[in-house]
Amino acid sequence: MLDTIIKGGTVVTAADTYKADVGIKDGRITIIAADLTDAAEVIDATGLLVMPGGIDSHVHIAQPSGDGITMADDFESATRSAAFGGHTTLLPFCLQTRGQSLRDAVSWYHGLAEGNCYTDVSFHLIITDPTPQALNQDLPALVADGYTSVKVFMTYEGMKLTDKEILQTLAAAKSSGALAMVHAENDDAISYLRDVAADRGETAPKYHATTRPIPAEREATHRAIALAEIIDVPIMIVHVSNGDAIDEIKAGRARGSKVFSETCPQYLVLTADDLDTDGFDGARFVCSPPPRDTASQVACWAGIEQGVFDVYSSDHCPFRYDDSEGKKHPDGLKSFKWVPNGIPGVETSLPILFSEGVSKGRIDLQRFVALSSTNHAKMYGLYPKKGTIAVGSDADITLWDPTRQETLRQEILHHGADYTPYEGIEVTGWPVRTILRGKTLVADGTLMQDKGVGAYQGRALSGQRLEG
Ligand code: DUC
Ligand code: ZN
Ligand code: ZN
Repeated sequence: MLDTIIKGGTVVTAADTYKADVGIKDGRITIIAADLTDAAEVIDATGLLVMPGGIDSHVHIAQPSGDGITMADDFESATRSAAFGGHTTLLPFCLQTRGQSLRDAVSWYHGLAEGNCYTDVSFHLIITDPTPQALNQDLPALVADGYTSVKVFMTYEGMKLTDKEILQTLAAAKSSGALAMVHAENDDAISYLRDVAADRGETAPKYHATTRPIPAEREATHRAIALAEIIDVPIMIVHVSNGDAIDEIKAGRARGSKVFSETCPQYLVLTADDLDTDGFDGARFVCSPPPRDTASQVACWAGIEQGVFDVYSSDHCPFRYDDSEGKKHPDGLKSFKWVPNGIPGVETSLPILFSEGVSKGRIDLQRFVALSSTNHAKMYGLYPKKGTIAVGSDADITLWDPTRQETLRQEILHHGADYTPYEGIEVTGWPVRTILRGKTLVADGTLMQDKGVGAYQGRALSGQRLEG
């Protein structure tokens, strides 16, 4: 006898759409067939899409963010919010602070996550201190232990690496098999433009966008790809915001480089105009790279439609707005330079992609599943345990009502932030039930499990076999 049957729905994978029942036993999918009977629990999925649970491979949770600044989400609230948004797995970052060992960084995040998660989680590393110990000893050992991806920053005081350090890190990634992720913005250009802005007394949030212009991202994207070519290693360019950066990715691929790329909802539905408000309100939209212009939105949509982007993530990086430990940090009120950098989005990202993408006819269901689940699992070594609906896979399943209409509003969300940058956006298509390893996490807007149901997932090396 099965534990659960999901009955009467339409199964959607990155490859196919078909009517079938899904049978679950001991947390795994054990049978997919036309008409299943005999289970302890039968979930009626009539009229619903039965999709792989969302995987968000770019979220920041409880990350140290500077003196007197606190991220709005811990593992409990972030994974709860993610589950309401149709996700079953998150990949947050373990930030190595300077002077800290990679192992200590990993242990610290495990301590925060343990027993507190609703979704499954796995960790990327962020290297800010590429010592020989970190690169030659800790990284290979951690990759062998299932931490198979590593992010580097080309910007931010205290986090950015020099080009030589990036080369050293890419070489270590190559020899250990880790997938390198790159935050590509030219820090000297940003620093220069900030000095100019300071001289002019330009302190409002809108200057966050003007001092991080598209050429700064384009140049750094080009350089990151060139550095990866020198080492001959694949890289993932994260949070790509505009057409110039996309052109660099396409050019790299045309040269034969293994360049992968990610975009995020803020580059599809927000613009720099959102930062340009009276007073301080624009701080709600301060993130990096900043939202751009409508031409950049069009370019990012083309990248989604044409397969340039491999994955779509939220870059959930939440700070409360009306809070002296958040956007209204005393220094942030003085200048955009000190406004905590990041926006919440893990609960709203999938409805935005479904509605703006599938419901508006820009992408089909297969591409939606590839971008929101399957490709993350393949890219980051979780496939086929995660990221698909197949016999033997974890029963991580989200039921979507493709016709349900909602308006994104702070009051319906479950994150720790006190606002959503997507307030007022109307969506068609909504995740109505989220199932993790056979257990219903959320059904019809109600949380059904206690925290701790989500587990840590070690990962294999990146598969880099993508669909859609
Ligand atoms: N980079 C990220 O990846 N997330 C938030 C802020 C940033 O700069
Ligand atoms: Zn980044
Ligand atoms: Zn990020």
